[in-house]
Amino acid sequence: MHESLRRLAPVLLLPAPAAALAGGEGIPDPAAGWDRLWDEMLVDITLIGVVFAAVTAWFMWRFRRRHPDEEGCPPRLGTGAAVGWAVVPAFVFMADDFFLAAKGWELWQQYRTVPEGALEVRLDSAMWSWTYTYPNGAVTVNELRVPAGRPVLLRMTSRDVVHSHFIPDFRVKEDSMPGRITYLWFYPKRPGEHVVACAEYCGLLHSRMAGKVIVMEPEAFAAWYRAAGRRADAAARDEGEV
Ligand SMILES: [Cu+2]
Repeated sequence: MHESLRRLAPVLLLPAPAAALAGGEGIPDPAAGWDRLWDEMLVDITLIGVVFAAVTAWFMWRFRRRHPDEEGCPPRLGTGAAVGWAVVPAFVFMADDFFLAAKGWELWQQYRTVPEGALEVRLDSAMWSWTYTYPNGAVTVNELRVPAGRPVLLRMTSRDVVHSHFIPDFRVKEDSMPGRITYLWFYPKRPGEHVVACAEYCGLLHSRMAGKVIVMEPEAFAAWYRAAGRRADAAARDEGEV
């Protein structure tokens, strides 16, 4: 399907291409869904805006004053026409609202449903750092390393105040709070680097609370993961001996 048609597909109610709905192995990709819904909303409000502006402009021209001393004489509408002019535009707005709300609800379910086999990483936020702890005990600070092609689940809490772990490229953001455990998941598909920011004002150096997600080739990640796990074991042993 041509790119412009693909972007309009949701508006035209064409079935979305499978690749846009799901990632590899049928895993949904909320980031793609987020972009699609955003595009759809922009197109919808633009179309509605243009249609309503055109009707308004036509009325202004059609019922313009023709002489400087002309007095207004509004046309009398029948009951049916009066009700129609109120109900039809309201129906158009509400139908689109409900449609977008239903799409949003569907997308929200994807955001809240973690796919099987996700790499689970614990995240502790604090003023002003992100600490990631992997299942094998490896720990990183302000740097989340993940393999490409596998969903990642972050279970998070905070050591002090409320922070919000925001990865704009993956369209995910979740508050981390003391005394509570929250989560988010995302689906990195290709190797690369992505910015992490704190999206909740958390004190003087809030703006410096930045980190990054490093998406690695699966083999490179596996090697790093084993080495980091060994370092964590060694550090734990050293601590035990002290
Ligand atoms: Cu913060």
